[in-house]
Amino acid sequence: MKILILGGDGYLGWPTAMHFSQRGDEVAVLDNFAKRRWELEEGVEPLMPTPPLQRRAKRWKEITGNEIKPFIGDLCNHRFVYNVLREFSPDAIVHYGEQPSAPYSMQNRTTAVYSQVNNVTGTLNLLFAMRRHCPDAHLIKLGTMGEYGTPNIDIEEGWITIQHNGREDTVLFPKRPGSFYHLSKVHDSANIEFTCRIWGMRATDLNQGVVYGVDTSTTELHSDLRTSFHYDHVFGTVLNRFLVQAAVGAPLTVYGQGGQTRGFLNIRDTIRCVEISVDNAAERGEFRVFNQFTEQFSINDLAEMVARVSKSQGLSVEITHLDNPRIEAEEHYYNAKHTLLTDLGLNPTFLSDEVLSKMLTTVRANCDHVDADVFAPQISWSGRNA
Ligand code: USQ
Repeated sequence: MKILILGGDGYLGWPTAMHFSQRGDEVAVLDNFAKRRWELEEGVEPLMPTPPLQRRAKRWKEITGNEIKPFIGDLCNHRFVYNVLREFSPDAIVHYGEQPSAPYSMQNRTTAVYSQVNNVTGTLNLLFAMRRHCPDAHLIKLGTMGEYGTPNIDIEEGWITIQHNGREDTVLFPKRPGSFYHLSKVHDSANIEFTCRIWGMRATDLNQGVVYGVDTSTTELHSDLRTSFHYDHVFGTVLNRFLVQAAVGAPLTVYGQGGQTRGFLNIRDTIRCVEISVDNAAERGEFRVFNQFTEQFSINDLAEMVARVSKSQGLSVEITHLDNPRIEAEEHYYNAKHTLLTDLGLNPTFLSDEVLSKMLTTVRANCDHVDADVFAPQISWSGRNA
């Protein structure tokens, strides 16, 4: 298949591109390096150096003989997007190409507006370009479990059937997201569903949980192929942060009471879920939603697991409860369905002590240049400095 990966320079995009390339698909990646610019703005960098995309693609070709073609440009430039789709004519497009951080979006008016304009405009440009140049292609869009928020009822996979005043309909599951970033994904979902209904596009919206993990089978092949793993308060996801904090002997930063419960998955399962979606395309006119996570944990659960595994490696780890910089429920009901991907063949990598211990070992081997100043949260949801 011809597969185009949007956001192919990023934490998830790059290993996804290598995976499809390795299995023999024709792969192109598109990126405008915005993430590298946001890193400079925020004064943060990934745990391990990530060489320029072009160098990584070159190294990949040397090692495997396979080509990953880079397209450098911005999804918000519609002419560029039209040109790429006309030239490459993909069968499937995997869309990671968005501003992915909730804290980044909550910093101020500029970053909130930027996050929504960037994400919503890029996706709209893509939809129009697909209609023009590859209307039969399958869009696999990275959404987020955070679109649903933490409702006091079970979360369905995208759609819910409701009886109301004696009548019944199936509608998109109600959304109550927790940041301007998460809201941008809600807007995307509404736009994509609309184009499936009106133009007959085919799309899979992957409502992904919080991803953790340092490497995949392809990133391990060479140090130049490693992915962009963040541990800072802006771009680092919670478990990745805890691993680096544990590795350097810093206290684990639980926000508030720590009863916040979320769906989690290993980065290797992200790639497998995307692969399953690509290989089982949605029908024309279908807006399909998968809840993409494998297990749910509270933040306290994770902190305790990391502390236990760290202890077994001879590290002493303290868990600290910080004033929560976010406005979110700290104790709540959470039961989100997630069977559709397993029904299609996902065999999850669960977060065992062994998996955690292996990740911790890798992080410890690479923690010489950790900047402990970026552990503490500095962005507050209330608009005041955290
Ligand atoms: N948290 C802590 N301590 C930390 C960092 C986070 O207690 O040091 C808590 C947060 O308060 C929150 C939870 O951990 O309750 C998750 O935070 P996170 O930063 O790991 O994840 P989040 O902001 O929700 O966003 C991440 C990705 C985003 C993706 C989302 C999936 O950055 O791109 O969409 O996970 S989900 O959370 O399911 O919406």
